[in-house]
Amino acid sequence: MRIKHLFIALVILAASNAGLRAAERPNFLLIIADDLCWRDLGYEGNKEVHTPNLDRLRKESMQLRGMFTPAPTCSPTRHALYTGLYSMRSGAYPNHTRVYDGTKSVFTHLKAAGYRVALQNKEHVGPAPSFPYEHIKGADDLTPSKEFINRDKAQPWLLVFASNDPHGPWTRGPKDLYDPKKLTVPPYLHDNETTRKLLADYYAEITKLDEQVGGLLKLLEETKQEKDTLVMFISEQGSSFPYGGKWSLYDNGIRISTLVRWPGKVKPGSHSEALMQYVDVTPTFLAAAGIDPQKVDVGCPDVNGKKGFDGQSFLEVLQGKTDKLRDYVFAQHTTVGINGYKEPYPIRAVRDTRYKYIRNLAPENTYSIGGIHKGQPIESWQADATGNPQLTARVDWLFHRPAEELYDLQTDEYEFKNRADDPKLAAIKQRLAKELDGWIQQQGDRGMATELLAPTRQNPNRAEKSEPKAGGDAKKKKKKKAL
Ligand SMILES: [Ca+2]
Repeated sequence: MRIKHLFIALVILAASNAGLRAAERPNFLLIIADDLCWRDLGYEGNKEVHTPNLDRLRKESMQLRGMFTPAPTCSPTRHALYTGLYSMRSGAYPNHTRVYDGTKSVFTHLKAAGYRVALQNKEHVGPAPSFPYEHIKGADDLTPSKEFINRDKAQPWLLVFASNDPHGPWTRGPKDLYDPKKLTVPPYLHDNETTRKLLADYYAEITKLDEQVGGLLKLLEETKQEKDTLVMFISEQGSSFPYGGKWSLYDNGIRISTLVRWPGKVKPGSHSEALMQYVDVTPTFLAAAGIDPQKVDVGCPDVNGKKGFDGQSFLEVLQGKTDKLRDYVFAQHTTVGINGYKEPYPIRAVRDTRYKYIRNLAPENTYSIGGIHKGQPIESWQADATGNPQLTARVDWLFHRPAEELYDLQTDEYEFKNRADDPKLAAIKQRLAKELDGWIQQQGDRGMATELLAPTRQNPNRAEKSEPKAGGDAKKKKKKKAL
């Protein structure tokens, strides 16, 4: 009994430290897709992909239309999301990476505040001491997830549900829903039979993800925790089609479809245009739990010795008090260490509400990796490009880009027209370049030197913290891990 009383006293102490009583602190359910381009959802305007559960969640949520990831591959994306730190500062910038020892994560912070914390399915983060979650294996069986959220009604929880869908190879989901011949091919993809077949397979996996979301929402209903739970859905980062966004800093890659449902706190059916990033999610969760994110030691100093988050809370955006958070969002891409890469091709970018400035640090090199530059559909595009100068140029852009790119997203949402040399936009380019330089300095980013150190930031055993895809055979699992 004494131990029980001591435990209760500690919980009360933790809750009062947090500024909110235990009963007032929300649970968090963070649902993460895998390689899903933000456009490829019913509620985002895609009329052909079936996402009934996500469409319903959108009606019950605030849609955050200005969310961006600071990295377009799985592992650095997740580290930024969980730590509130940008990739260079935390050391987690290539794929299959890890943060510097001592870095803390949302799991560390919420656990210290009395939460129980779990991550289901795809991990892809390290080292383990920085991410002290219970790991629930697999994404298709929600029995252990139900046990976790139902374990102790008096203790708030964080569950990160990290799906493997729709990460390639696209083997899962109801393929009979999609007839390749009848699909509308988005303007940034080349329309041919191979693209259509793959698009149908990809859409089927998006529907598989949607079924998982439906199951999770039903769990909250069944356990009567809907009202006490902040649900956040994110599309993770772009798809693995050429120009689907992954491995690039175009909006298909870094812009994120984001929903937040929090009954009684967030207005259903609302939206915000505020610019924000994955690094802002952890500070927001802490603020929602009554913890001041500005007083948190993140365990990893920046070049100026600052130990606070790179991110900031957008709780007031969720509450409808403001529609503004940041003036700029930033992103980096590291090629070294990606499966099948040939030459370093580091990329940096900054974006405001209208314009994006991209720097390719080694434009003299050829950008070539396994994912978008080999196999299908790119080989079918290359075959079709013979005698087609427009398609030839489009394919070549995947491999060779100039040192600078500048896009006006308002008139050119697919980033087809590089205006870096347009004198009318010279002042805008200069302003964005200055902001990018500031971010690079704050992050201790040394460009090519940092790119070449990428192998020192990768997990020696890459498979260690990643999850094999459910339902795939051995060959497919091997292919998936390689991506
Ligand atoms: Ca991914």
